[in-house]
This record gives sequence, structure tokens and C-alpha cells, in this order.
Amino acid sequence: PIKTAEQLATYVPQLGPLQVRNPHICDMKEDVLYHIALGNKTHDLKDMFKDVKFVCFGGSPNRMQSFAKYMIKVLNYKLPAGQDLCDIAHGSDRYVLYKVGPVLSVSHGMGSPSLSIIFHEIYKLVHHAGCSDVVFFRIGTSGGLGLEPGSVVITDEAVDGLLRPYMEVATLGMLLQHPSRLTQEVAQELLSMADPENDFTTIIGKTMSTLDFYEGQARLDGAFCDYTEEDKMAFLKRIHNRGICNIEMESLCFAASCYRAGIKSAVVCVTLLDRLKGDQISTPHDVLEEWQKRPQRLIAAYIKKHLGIE
Ligand code: R2B
Ligand code: URA
Repeated sequence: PIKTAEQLATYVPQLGPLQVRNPHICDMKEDVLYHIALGNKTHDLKDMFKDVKFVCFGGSPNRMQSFAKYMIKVLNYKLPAGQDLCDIAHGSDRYVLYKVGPVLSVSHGMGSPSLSIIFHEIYKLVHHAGCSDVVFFRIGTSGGLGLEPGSVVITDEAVDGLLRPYMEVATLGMLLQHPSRLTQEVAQELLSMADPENDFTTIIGKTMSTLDFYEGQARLDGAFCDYTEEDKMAFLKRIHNRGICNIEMESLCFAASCYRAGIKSAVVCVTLLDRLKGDQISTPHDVLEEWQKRPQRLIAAYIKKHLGIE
């Protein structure tokens, strides 16, 4: 039976080994995780992943490889003898997947459809592996509103391009609304861990998640544009006044999926520009690279603390 939006709104936290909330999965003879080239019959997923506690998603494959390398340093992790860090999803060229002890580093591509696919498969992966008490993070980039570029925003609520706090999905010819709530304690804890010595700000705020980078985010520099600069500014100022701190493209789907799954989650994004001042990202590459490490450092600090590492 199809669940109503009301039923879907019930958050049931996962206690004990993570269960997928799909009754069909346990009846399947085999579950092929196609986009990461793994499966529960072709691979011993328990043996490979049973110790996973933190799953970190980010858009770019290279950034998630760098994050994995950074976690090796942070955790002082020794890879099994004779092994190099390798992309466990190398059999597919869609996403990358790295494992550093209890940490998974996964790329999700750009936009909610791409994130949604990898979310399904990673959620099933941690279920097949029998993992429990897992926290999911998105480490990303965004456009800020009224913030110095390079600021870090921890999302407390993800909304769509119409400021609605749910992800609307066409399912069997109906529109289902999945609430996009994040775990407030995790967001607050991350905020409390921001280094006061940093020369950039870290704040908690609302994030708008759109279906497009250009017109979807009120840019004037796309290939199409049917509005004026005044229209654009009126929109950005209106959403800024409604508490939106940054705009990106995945937090809505990420928050809705984690909430629906009963998995603790947080979204931490650096802002690459101030959208009240422009549209183009022209900051030098090395500066952007440095900024993108800021959310990674915060998540690494959280992971270290929860693993009891000083
Ligand atoms: C942030 O950056 C990407 C667009 O450049 C998109 O994935 C996002 O959310
Ligand atoms: N990512 C986005 O989605 N928007 C921006 O403005 C910058 C990064």
C-alpha cells in the first residue's frame, strides 16, 4: 500500500543493526548494488563493512578521495598490510567509495537524483553489512547569502526552491512529500566544535536546495534567463530575510532520505561566494581547495571525538 505523507512524516530512529524500510529486500535472492559494483552475493559485505560508523558523502570523486586520505592521517589509520587506499566502487565509474576503518567516504555527484541513487545503495550496503549506530554526513559546497566567502554553514533545516521543508517526489503517479529534517543535536555539537581560532565564521542556518545551479538559484549567467537583475535580487533578499544562509543542490534529498531511514545526519557546506554580490565563481582554484577542507576538518573533529581519539 502507498503511505500517505502523514505516515511518511514519522521519524523512527534506528536502534541496533540498521534495517532497510523496504519489506521486499529480505525476499530478494540477491541484491545487486549496481552503481557501486557490489552485491550481497558477490561480496562478503559483512566482512568488508561491518565496522562502519560514519558515512561521509560529498559531490566530487576527487574531494572524497582527498577526504579519505585526510582521515587516514587524522585517525593515524594503518591500511591492511600491502594495501593502498583504493576505490571500492572501481568496477563502476559512476561514484567512488573509500573506506578508512569506521569511515566511508562516498561521492554523490551533483543534484538530488544523483544523490538519491547512491543513498539507496549505501543505505542497503550498511544494512547488509549489519552496521549499527551509523551517522551520515554531507560535506559540500554552496553559494552563501550575506556571508563572507569561505564561511561554513551547518544546515538546521533544508528547504526546496519554494521554501518548503520537504522533498516532493513523483511516485506511482502521485506526489509524495518526504520531510527533510536533520538531527539538531549533531548540528549543535558540530557548531560547538568549530575552532574559535578560525579566521572564518561557522554558523547554523537554513539551506535552500534547488534542482539547478543557474536559473534554479536565480543566476543571471546561465544559458537562459527570463528575469531581470531586480527580480533576482528581490528573490535572494526575500529568501535571505526568511533565514536562508546558503543555496546548494543536495541537502533536501539527503535530509529527507536520512530522516525517512531514521539515520542521524548533518550537512556542512562551505560557501564559495556571496550570492548577494554575484553569480560567477572566479576565486582561484587553490583558494577554493583550501575552503573545501573546512567542512572536512569539522567532520573529522566530530569523528575523532566520537571514536575517543584525542
Ligand atoms: C554544490 O556544488 C555543486 C554545483 O556546483 C552542487 O552539487 C552543489 O550542491
Ligand atoms: N554550489 C551551488 O549549488 N551553488 C553555488 O552557488 C555554489 C556551489
